[in-house]
Amino acid sequence: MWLLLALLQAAVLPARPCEAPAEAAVAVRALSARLLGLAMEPGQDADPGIYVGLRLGSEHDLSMEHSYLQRLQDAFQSRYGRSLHAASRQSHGHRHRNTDSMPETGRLALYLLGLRASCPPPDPTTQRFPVTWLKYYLEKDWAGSRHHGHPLTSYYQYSLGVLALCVHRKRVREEVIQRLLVAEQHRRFGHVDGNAVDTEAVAALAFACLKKEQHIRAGLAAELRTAVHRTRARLVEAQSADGLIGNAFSTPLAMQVFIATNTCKTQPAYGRAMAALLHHLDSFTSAATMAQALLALNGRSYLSIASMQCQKELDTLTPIFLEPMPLGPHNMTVRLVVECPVPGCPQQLLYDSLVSAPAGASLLDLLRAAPPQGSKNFTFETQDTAYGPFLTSVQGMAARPKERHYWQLLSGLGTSLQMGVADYRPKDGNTVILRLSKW
Ligand code: B12
Repeated sequence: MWLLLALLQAAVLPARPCEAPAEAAVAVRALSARLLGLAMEPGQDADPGIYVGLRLGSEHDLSMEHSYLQRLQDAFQSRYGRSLHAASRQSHGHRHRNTDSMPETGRLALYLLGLRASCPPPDPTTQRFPVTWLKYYLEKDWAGSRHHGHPLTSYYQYSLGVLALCVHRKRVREEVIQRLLVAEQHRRFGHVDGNAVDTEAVAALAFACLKKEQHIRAGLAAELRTAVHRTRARLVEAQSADGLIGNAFSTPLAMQVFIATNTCKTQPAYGRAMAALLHHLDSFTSAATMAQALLALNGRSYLSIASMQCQKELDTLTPIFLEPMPLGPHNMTVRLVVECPVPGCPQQLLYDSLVSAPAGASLLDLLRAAPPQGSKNFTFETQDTAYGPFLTSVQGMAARPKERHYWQLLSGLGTSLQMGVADYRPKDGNTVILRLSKW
């Protein structure tokens, strides 16, 4: 049935030059259907990145996308649907939390990208205040970067902010752009694990969008062009023998750079990356990473949103709901170590114990099964995100995001894990380290 639909679609619509090869159509469709299934799960907050992934697909469930947009708008318009002035006015002696708290640059940017990708386009007045808020957050991030040497959020979110304003054809102050250019020149995008590919790619997408803008002066346009070329060359250099650029999860973002700069056909690295991505599709288990993968698989980038037009869309996608992975009949034993090397910790080692759980269990299952040590129970907290549950606190020690602390997940060999607690499945005899790190 799927194959038939895919063949039909191939016959009706012109193929996009950068999309996955026709023989992968069934696998790509299955991933879209899984994302749709995850988006329909009750109890999950609507996420703008997931909406963008659904909207840039080749097939849709239009009524579901419509109600998802409604949920997004309910959440975002209640926070960003009024002016900054109204929000920052003192009410009952308290300032509005949006003006005081950490900027939400990345999520708001993805929301605006989502609005621009919706069909029919929403009433332009709904975009006015969120655009003003995004400009305000970007300024806060920019001021933070002058003060701390990095944006308050991250260069990833800062880049998304610049990109979203550019896609909406809103001017971005030159100093804000320069900050990103300097960071690119000085290679400041390094994530704690040394994998900067995700951030480099999103920054390059922002540069690629800006360089096309009419109001950009010639000198700046030349700098933006150079930055795009340099990043693209670095991405090609970062490609490993297996075809991945960075790791499986950064590869789709890297591919977007080739898509956005029309080099997917001329650059052999692109085809190799596509083959590697198709090989690793089973690793994409969280909605946020699936949405990112689907953009590349469909031959689209965040920049494609700027030229999206409402046309007849295929309303043919049906969701797939996956059952939880079955656990093995046998038990496994994993050593769980909790390290706390930053100042302010009561001791360096907060926990060290063997944990027993059914074979195939996730790290999250293991944390739930971890036995008490002495008289103290093992405790932890997570926060739901579109990437899955994010570990925020262990043994009563909460990581402070403002100080750029986070609970890092490592293997016994000290290598950083490439998945979160719900997706990573340790093997019998493994060691997992939870370390309060700075990034
Ligand atoms: C910046 C970043 C971080 C920062 C976030 C802090 C900040 N203020 O920005 C820090 C350093 C804390 C971080 C940590 C981790 N990260 Co990270 N991170 C990213 C990056 C580059 C951007 C995320 C982002 O801003 N998204 C946009 C915003 C708008 O969406 P958001 O939902 O609000 O994002 C927030 C959360 O989702 C959370 N977050 C960040 N990373 C992760 C990872 C997981 C598994 C979860 C559940 C949540 C989470 O922080 C974001 C900012 O507040 C992505 C790259 C990508 N391709 O998406 C990798 C990425 C999401 N991270 C990844 C990983 C593996 C991790 C870690 C598990 C690494 C580790 N071994 O410890 C930890 C999470 C551990 C935990 N405590 O649960 C992988 C996830 C792969 C997967 N299979 O899901 C990615 C895709 C990188 C990659 N290419 O491998 N990360």
